[in-house]
Amino acid sequence: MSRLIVVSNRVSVTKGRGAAGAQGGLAVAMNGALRKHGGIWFGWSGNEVARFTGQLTMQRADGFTTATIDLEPHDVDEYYNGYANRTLWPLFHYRIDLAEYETEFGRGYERVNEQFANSLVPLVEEEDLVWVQDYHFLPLGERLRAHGLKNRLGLFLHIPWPPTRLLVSLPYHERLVRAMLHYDVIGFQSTEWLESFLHYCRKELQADVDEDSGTVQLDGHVAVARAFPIGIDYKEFMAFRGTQTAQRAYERLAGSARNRSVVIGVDRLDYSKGLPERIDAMERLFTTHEDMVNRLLYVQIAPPSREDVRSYQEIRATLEQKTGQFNGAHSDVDLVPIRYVNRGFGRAELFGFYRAARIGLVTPMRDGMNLVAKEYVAAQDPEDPGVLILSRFAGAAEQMSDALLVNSHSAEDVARALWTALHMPVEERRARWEKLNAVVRDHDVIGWAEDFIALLAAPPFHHM
Ligand code: ADQ
Repeated sequence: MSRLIVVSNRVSVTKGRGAAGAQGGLAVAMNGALRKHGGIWFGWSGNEVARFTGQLTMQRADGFTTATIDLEPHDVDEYYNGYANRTLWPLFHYRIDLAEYETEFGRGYERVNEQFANSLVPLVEEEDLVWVQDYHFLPLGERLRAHGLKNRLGLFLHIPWPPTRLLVSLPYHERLVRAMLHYDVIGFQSTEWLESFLHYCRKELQADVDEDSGTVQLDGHVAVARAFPIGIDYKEFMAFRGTQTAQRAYERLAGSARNRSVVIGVDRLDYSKGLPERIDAMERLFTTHEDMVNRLLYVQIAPPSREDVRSYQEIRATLEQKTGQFNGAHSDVDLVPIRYVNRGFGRAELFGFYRAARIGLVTPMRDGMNLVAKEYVAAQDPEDPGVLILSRFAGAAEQMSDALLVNSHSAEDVARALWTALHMPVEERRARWEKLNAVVRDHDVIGWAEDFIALLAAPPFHHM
């Protein structure tokens, strides 16, 4: 079996299955795959140094090695806060109004990708499989090839791929995608993002594209693009069932809701998640059905993220203002309809909160996959499950058609779904949940990693 080299912006080692803490499913999947194959997890340490040296910090983990490098402050500004989070993230979530096209960001991004390639190349052995994660490293494959690496190189994109008409607003978009085609395997979360990618390659690069196999041929390279929908670590998550922490969290939320039905949202505080729009939907519901004020409690858990970026400071201020206004208008002395909690929780606690909620409200404006939708389903009581309301614009909607799928831009549509969910008979809730749960259970993150690695390790693709 070939060794595996994983590259991602950050490296996070777990202490074995079930101990992932707040690190999430991806860390668990990467740790699992690395333990099985042996190899190296390479990334940024998260630390800054005055002068970049490329010096590697190597640490032995359980069955594999981690290797990290430090970056200069201006690299972090331009590559991470800049190009990754102020250019690519908004653009790839269809927010060209928020995307910033600064030449220095692009230069910083290319420079850091080159630094990564430089530090990584000496570590790679002949038969190693190299698996790169996410939008921070779209050109890394090409950089590694420029250093003479002949290994199989794979890329998985965790976020959406934008439609061609939006992507062309990015200066040097062609250069970026041409560089990507140096990977052998390119994975997307859903067939929608995959189709947008293939469309771009055909229309803008005049590449030879075979839609059925996902093969893209350009300038003598052959890349294969496929959809690999990511999942949660189902076993790890289900191990929280019945734990004291989960039970206590369940009781805290269910008890404090008194007789109201809990609607839960759990998201990083990000403008792609549609949080202000959820308050608009609540407003719509409360206006059209006045009795709802006494029947619903909406709990939104939203820890701040990327606080160095202005658009994130703005979304936070907007949300705080809207929540305040809403609660001011609809509260009573003993009743506040929205609880907005600005911090993270442990995964066992989340399990308990999800289980206490009659409705899981997952309405991003755009999302690569969305794992909260899957966690909400997994945590339900099979006898008396809650209802998942899911945005049709999340990658997860392709697999989870038994949720109440909504247009997250329409307050009316989301309000209607809230009403329907609240009145849904238990038989229908069970029938929908069983199908959803089968998807979440049978397509977990361990299988996702295995599928990707299997294609990456497959014999080289033939030129068409
Ligand atoms: P994210 O945008 O971070 O991930 P998501 O898929 O929902 O979105 O994953 C969030 C994870 O963080 C979940 O496991 C969730 O439980 C956890 N989390 C969120 N809020 C939390 C809180 N308050 N406390 C504790 N934990 C919290 C990106 C893409 C997604 C894609 C994933 C994985 O944007 O579309 O699904 O990567 O590929």
